[in-house]
Amino acid sequence: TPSTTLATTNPTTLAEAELILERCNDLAGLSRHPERMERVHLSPEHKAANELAATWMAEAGLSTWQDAAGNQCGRLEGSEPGLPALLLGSHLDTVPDAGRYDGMLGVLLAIQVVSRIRDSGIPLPFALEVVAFGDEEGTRFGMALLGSRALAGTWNDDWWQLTDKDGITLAEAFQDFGLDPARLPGAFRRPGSLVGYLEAHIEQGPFLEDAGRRLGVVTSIAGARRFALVMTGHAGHAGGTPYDRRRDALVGASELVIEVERLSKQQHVIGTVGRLQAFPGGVNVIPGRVEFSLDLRAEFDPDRDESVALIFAAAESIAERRGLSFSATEIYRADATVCDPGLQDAVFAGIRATGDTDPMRMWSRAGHDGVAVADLTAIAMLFIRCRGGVSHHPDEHVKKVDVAAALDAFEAAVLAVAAS
Ligand code: HGY
Ligand code: MN
Ligand code: MN
Ligand code: MN
Repeated sequence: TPSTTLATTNPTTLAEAELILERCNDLAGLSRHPERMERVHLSPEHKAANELAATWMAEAGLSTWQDAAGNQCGRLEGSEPGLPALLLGSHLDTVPDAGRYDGMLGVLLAIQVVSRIRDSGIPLPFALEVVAFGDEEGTRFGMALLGSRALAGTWNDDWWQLTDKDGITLAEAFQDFGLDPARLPGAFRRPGSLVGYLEAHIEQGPFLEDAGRRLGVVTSIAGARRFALVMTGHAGHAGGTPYDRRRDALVGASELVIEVERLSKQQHVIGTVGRLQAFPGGVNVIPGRVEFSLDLRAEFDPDRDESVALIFAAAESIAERRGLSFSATEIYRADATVCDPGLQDAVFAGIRATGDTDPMRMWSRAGHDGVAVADLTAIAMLFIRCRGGVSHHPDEHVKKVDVAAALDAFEAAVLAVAAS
């Protein structure tokens, strides 16, 4: 049974939490840029992170391999060899200028839970596997969940032609990484080979902290849709063109960005324009074209989809009024995913084991690999408070005692699955 003393006072658990935080720092050193954290899919940094994670997995008693999609994997047999596995994990890739816990903390908590269970000698009725997914964010190729969608077997061969900002295709990136695209199906897991998937992750929002809780049970994961938007007008001279003759694409796009915020608040959805570029980009040239992104998510897909329609209607109205044209291309879609009630109960029991008698349940505004893995097996998530809810930012921060509590809760959740 997991240690009953509160993680916050148990010196062993606190030492394990310290080790996990140190390892997060080690991984943070594997970045494309020395001064800001960025580790993208199939990059040299990704390879180094996989190798480091493999070392830690082996120390925890896991047999390790890198799958055909570039995910770093490990397995500890259960009470007898060859049993279906309970999969634990998260991702090692990051957004640009990232924090050091989004994804990484979940991978390291999973490894430490396996290490504890290996040391305890408790024979489980399933194997334990850990997966460190290579591309949850979609930073390099614009399509997220490439690692977990491969594991789930929901791969789309159109993705091989996706290109990064240097024009390298996903297929070429696979080859550069030492992977053979033709062998990708080797990463597809058979239905029945898993009994479920549990992911521990920072909340990436302020709600646990506002409620004074360390940990939370995730009920569902938001479904997100992402678009590449283009507003087209007519470039012109910034001095000589009177306002009544202008077709300024940037003013039109800016009006739409404000409208995205207004409509999102009104419709209780979450819309964000994260990237925008004006062309031709001269300081003395009226922008003739603006390319920008839209990320729209909600707890329930119908609310999200209704808001997409409202935003596009607003875009057409702005374009018409300003003599512009508007286009949208959907580049990513993942639908809202409900966490398995049975696995949620195991996470709930795990959190109770840390002394929180009434664990908080909440939906995840952030997307996660579980959205893809849910196509293959039951999923659930354990949320960990992060300071100020800050994430996707270098100021991302977790407390050691919260990591300690999460470790105890995660172990207790795994044991609760075994006992169920
Ligand atoms: O975008 C998200 O919600 C996740 O962090 N990839
Ligand atoms: Mn993220
Ligand atoms: Mn994440
Ligand atoms: Mn001139």
